[in-house]
Amino acid sequence: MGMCGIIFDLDGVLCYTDHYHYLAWKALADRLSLPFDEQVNNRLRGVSRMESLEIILSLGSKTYSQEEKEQMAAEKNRLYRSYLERMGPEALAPGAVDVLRALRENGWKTGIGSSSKNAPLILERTGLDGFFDAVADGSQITKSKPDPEVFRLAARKLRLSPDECAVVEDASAGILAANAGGFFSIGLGDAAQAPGCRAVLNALYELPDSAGAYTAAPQNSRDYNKAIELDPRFADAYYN
Ligand code: B16
Ligand code: MG
Repeated sequence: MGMCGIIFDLDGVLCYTDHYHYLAWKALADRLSLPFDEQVNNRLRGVSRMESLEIILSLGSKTYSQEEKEQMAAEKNRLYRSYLERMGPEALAPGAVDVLRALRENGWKTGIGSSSKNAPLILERTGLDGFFDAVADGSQITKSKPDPEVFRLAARKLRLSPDECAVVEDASAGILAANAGGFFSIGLGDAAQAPGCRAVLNALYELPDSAGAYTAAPQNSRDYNKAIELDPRFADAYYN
């Protein structure tokens, strides 16, 4: 079978919760007198909660016990969830609902592959929860991106193999995970710079028009790789 599934990352692709992550981590970092800013926050994209905490604690020189770290992560998550509770569909990426509707009408199966343990709450608050054939999230996996576990789980739930699915990601760790799992990786924003990113989108709403080109994408072909070298925006340059 050709490509017929699209697995979406959640934060940074379908919706924007990164500012809430920022505010919640910032409150913790301020309490610990750590120099946390938007640039450090960018390094947390797609990274799990505990790994994010390690990155933030590495801004200082103090060491903490596992128990203290778990308390800090819980404190951040409580504040983060209080923002999520007040969030609504305005947090969605422009056109997110139309994109999902259009893909599904064209026969694509849709899934979520998110590192977030809060994915169910985010889907509920944004009104996206009816748009997916499968949801795989941070509470169902043991290894986070760049390990492909979450995307493999999403594909399994879709009853598709990785080479039948594309993955849309905004984080380098997510593109690496998609490639490692044998998926066709599509990068949004900075993720387009990740090594091996197979196709680039400037904005999510471009996806339904580009999706047809991905189905024709030869997997692992040399011609195809050459096209990427020539122009990373291969989908337009190579197939039209
Ligand atoms: P939580 P994604 C990721 O979601 C976020 O990008 C990342 O910043 C966050 O640390 C991670 O989820 C874990 O989130 O604390 O809610 O479990 O981009 O993979 O959808
Ligand atoms: Mg993301």
